[in-house]
Amino acid sequence: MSTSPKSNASLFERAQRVIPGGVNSPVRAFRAVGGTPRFIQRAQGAYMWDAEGQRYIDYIGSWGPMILGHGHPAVLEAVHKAALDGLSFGAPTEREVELAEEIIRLVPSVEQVRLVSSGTEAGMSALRLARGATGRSKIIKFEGCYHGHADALLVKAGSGLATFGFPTSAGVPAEVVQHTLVLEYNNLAQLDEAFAIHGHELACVMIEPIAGNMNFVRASVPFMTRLRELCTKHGALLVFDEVMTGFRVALGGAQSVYAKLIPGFKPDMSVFGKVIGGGMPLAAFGASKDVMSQLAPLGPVYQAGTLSGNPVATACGLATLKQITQPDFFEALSTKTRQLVDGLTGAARAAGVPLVGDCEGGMFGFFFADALPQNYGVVMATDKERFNRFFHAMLDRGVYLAPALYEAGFVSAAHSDADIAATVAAAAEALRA
Ligand code: HOZ
Repeated sequence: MSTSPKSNASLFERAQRVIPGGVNSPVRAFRAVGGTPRFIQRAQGAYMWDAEGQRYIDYIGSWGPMILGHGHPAVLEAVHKAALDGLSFGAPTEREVELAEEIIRLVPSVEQVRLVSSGTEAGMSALRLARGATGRSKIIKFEGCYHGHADALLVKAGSGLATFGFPTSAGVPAEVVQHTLVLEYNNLAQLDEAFAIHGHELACVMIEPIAGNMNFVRASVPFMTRLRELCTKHGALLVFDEVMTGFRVALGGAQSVYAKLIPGFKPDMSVFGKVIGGGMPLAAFGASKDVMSQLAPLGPVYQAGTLSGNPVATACGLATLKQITQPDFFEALSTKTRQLVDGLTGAARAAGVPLVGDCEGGMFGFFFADALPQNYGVVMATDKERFNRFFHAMLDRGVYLAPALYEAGFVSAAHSDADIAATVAAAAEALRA
């Protein structure tokens, strides 16, 4: 690797002097897979270029938001125009109303929505609202699900916490998480038992319906069906964390996928991020009018933010949603993503390597295992060393996958058939090696 002042290595060294671990979000440090993080200089379409000028086919897409690929002209134009009108007002704008209307139009379970700046903020606010609206304190979350880094939710979480082997963060007092019950994902018996004991005290159950922070694990249909029944029966709110899956696995998010499989299904509250901001800091949480009216200034649950509904971020989000609502957008994206997953599993089969994969819309995952894991424990037991070797072999071949096996991958509309074919060819080579 070059040691010029602009090499990835020299930038990383410089970064580590002034930023803890050299990064502003832990998984980016490459600690799980080893090696030097790539410092990205620019991106366009399906590609990113690092400080050394190396090009990569990008399957992270900023961890989900870049569903159109990088630098989509219509999005850039909207951002540019909005920026010229003002970066932030701290006062309401028509654009945030438009974005709220669009979210509500696309997600039938949401009657009102509040815009915030990050997925963490949205998850944290949804939790407070669920507690305020029900007057209850206890919550259920699932092992391996990550709902941002609010204290009460940072228990046995996935993503960076799984990566570094500290599923529960230091600095979170036991008293703060005493009301957080953590159950195994897809475990019906545990769910029944927890509700039998605590049902009357539960404010909500928060779940990633397709968990993208322990790679890619779907909640089974019987599990989701039972979860819905139990929440309704006991008056607990079912909160879908769709920060990853919202506007990504389908236009209506994962809830629209489950609604096709479970008649009448809908969650009580939804949390969004990533795609709705199109690459700018924007997230949201929404529910029925009845629940949302508990929020200040209408109700007693406080929540606020200087940059909430930021005019440039909302312009970016709206321009992104405009593209993904074009006819056949998701059909084409799903086909491409399926092509990638089938290509990877096919290449592994040919190389005699056990590898399984799954996808929905533009989100995918793969495991070095014989069968798709159903919960965090099984994900943890998949072949991490093999994943790490594969990650580097792909990076060397110009394919940028998430630098930890606990993260989902993302395909964008900008990925061409040739990009997918090149990725599969690189994988075939890497797997043989
Ligand atoms: N929590 C994100 C992945 N699940 C990582 C965000 C980032 O590093 O940008």
